[in-house]
Amino acid sequence: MNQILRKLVSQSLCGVLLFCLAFITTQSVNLCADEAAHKDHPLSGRKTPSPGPDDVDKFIRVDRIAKTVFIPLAATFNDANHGMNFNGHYKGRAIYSVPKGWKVTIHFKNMSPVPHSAVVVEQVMARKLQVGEPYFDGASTTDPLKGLKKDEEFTFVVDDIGKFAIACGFPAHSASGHWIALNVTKEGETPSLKLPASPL
Ligand SMILES: [Cu+2]
Repeated sequence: MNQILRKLVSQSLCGVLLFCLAFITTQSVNLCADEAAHKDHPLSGRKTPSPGPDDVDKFIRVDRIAKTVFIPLAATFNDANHGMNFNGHYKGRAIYSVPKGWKVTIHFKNMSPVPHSAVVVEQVMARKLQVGEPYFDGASTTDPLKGLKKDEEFTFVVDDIGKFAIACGFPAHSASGHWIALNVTKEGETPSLKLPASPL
C-alpha cells in the first residue's frame, strides 16, 4: 500500500515538473519572438519622434560579404504626414543608397489600420496617383494597390543604377508624400542611409 502511494506521489510530481518545464519553454520562446520582432523593427508609436542621424544603424543592416542590405520598413511609424510615412519619414527625405548588384530585403510592417504597401519604382513615378509596377523583379508587397498585407518580407536585386523610391502603392498615398528614396549607386560603393535631423 505504502509503495503504491509513493509511486502515485512521484508520478504526480513528475507531471507537475513537466508542466512547469513546458510553461517556461513557451514563455522563453515568446520572449525570443518578441526580441526578434523588436530587432527587426525599432519601436514605433503615434507620438514617437521620427528617427534622426543617430538612429541610422537601427534602420539598415549591411552584410558586405553576402552583399545584402536589410531594411525594416514600418508604414505609419508615427503620426508624421498624417501617418503616411515609412520609419517616420516621407517625401523622399530618408535616403537609402545601395550599390548596383546588391540584394535588398525589405521587411514591411503596417502599424496602422489604414491600408498601406511598399513598392520600389522610379522616383518620377512617386508623384503619380498610381505608382505602377515594381521596377525590379519582386520589389513589392503582395497586391500593393490594395495594401492589405500587414507584415511581409520581400527580396530583390538592384540591377540598374538610378534614383528610385520605396513608395506606398495604395492609390494617392505616394503622391501625398508616402515614399522614401532608394538610390542605386555604382558597384563598389558602400550602402548607406541618410536620415534628416528633423522631419518637416
Ligand atoms: Cu500608404
